[in-house]
Amino acid sequence: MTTLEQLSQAVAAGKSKDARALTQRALDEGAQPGDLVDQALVPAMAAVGEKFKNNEIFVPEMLVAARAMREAMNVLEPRLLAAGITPKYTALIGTVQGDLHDIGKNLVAVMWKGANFRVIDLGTNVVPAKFVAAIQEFRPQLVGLSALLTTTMPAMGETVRAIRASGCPPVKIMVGGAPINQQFADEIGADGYAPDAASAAEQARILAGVV
Ligand code: B1M
Repeated sequence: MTTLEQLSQAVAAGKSKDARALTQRALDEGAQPGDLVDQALVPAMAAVGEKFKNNEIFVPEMLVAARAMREAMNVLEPRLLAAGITPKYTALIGTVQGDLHDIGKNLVAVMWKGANFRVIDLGTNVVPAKFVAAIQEFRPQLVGLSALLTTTMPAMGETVRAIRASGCPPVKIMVGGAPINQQFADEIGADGYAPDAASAAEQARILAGVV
């Protein structure tokens, strides 16, 4: 098995130490940083997302895989920057005002990084004005809003309206979270909805025009 294949397996299995060591070994063997992302890390997270979607693995396994991916990225990021291989697309993400749940949002953020987006995470309980200010500052192609409470769903609608009314540069808005569905996304004028982190990565690439 090649080092890249071993790395992919280590990330998918959530083996952080192995992921870090194998990333370093692949670089030492002369692998290009961009190839590590495209041929090992992105496929690993895509496989993890697919298994999660099919109920073959659950949140704990997804979180350890996410941590292993982060370990690998910590080794790679300086090399990617040095090589000038920076993500072409930027995405903002946050949990809407009044909502402190962040586990799902964090998984989506990792999957977006795995899909080679630069991700700016605004955290939880993010007021609409903070989303608007961040769009003006970072000029993302995509904004993600997460909500886990039925009581914070209205804040999601308010955030979409605030972004549309702000005159910020055009941006695609994706929404998600346990109480959200496609009908609600349509009602509040979002551009996309994803039921889980794996679909959120697919949707992000479509909305940003990567595929
Ligand atoms: Co809270 N909580 N919680 N909670 N909590 C729920 C959501 C709840 C369903 C539990 C229940 O009653 N059965 C319920 C909501 C009921 C409702 O609104 N209908 C609830 C409640 C009521 C509350 C409090 C009000 C409780 C209280 O204080 N009385 C309170 C609210 C605090 C607040 O936010 N203001 C509260 C607090 C908390 C904790 C802080 C203790 C903790 C959060 C810790 C944290 O996030 N750091 C917590 C937790 C852990 C849960 C449960 C148990 C688990 C949520 C979770 O992380 N799921 C939850 C019950 C449950 O879901 N079984 C519950 C795992 C996660 C991976 O899934 O977040 O759905 P999820 O994300 C998925 C998808 O939704 C999607 O992808 C993710 C991965 O596949 N997705 C997106 C998410 N965001 C997306 C964005 C996208 C696309 C996809 O595009 C941008």
